[in-house]
Amino acid sequence: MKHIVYMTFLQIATQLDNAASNQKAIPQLHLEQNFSLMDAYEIQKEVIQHRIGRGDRISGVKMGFTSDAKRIQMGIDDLIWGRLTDSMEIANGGFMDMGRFIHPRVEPEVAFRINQTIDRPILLEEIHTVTDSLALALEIIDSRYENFKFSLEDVVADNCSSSAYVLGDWLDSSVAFRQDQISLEIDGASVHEGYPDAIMGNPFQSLVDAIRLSLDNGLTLEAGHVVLAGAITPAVYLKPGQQVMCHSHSLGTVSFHN
Ligand code: OOG
Ligand code: MG
Repeated sequence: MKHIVYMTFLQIATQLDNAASNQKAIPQLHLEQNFSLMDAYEIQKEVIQHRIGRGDRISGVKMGFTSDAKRIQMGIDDLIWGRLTDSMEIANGGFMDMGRFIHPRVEPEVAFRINQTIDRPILLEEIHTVTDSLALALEIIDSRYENFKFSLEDVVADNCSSSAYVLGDWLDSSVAFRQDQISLEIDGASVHEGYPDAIMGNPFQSLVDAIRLSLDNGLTLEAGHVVLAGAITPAVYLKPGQQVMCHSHSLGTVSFHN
């Protein structure tokens, strides 16, 4: 019989942080380590503590598996959320250093900017009181697990694969954008197309849930924080030397090169 060494949450978090820092994937943890979904969020908090210890600040939260496209691609049906930190941001049009990642993938998203400290759940009907800006965004996800293979608990512990994000220009959140096609282009060729409403039928619903879930877990969203609503289309693996662009008529352009 194989001898299993059980790790503490801190040891698991350290393994995940090392995998990210050394750009070296690790096998799925949840096959052997038994931790619950609630435990996974505790591990995620520890993972972020490592980044905060190196000087990072929380810059917001990201939602995951909010569209059918993503749920089907990854085979997981549950909503997940993770923490963003400021060092994950890449300037619009900027350079993404592939050497800092394991096997990065890119996906198109919508980002919301929070305009005040939020200390209670917010209804969809009143969501415009807590956000006044939104932007087209690209998220770069980089699972610390080999081959991007994970269970729900694994991916939550791994801070939902977050690794980097690029924000387009902030626009007034009253802009009509939800039924406007967005396209993800690599080197000038469209690889995926979709609509913002693919996110929960209304991307603002993802923001409502982000607020509720982060409050439940003791994270207070504040003015200036960013919420990534989740990918509209499946994610695409990146290769060095690419120009990656996402465009919508109403939201404009967001891009990076690597
Ligand atoms: C998990 C992260 C999911 C999204 O937008 O749905 C996510 C993954 O796919 O590795 O960021
Ligand atoms: Mg995402």
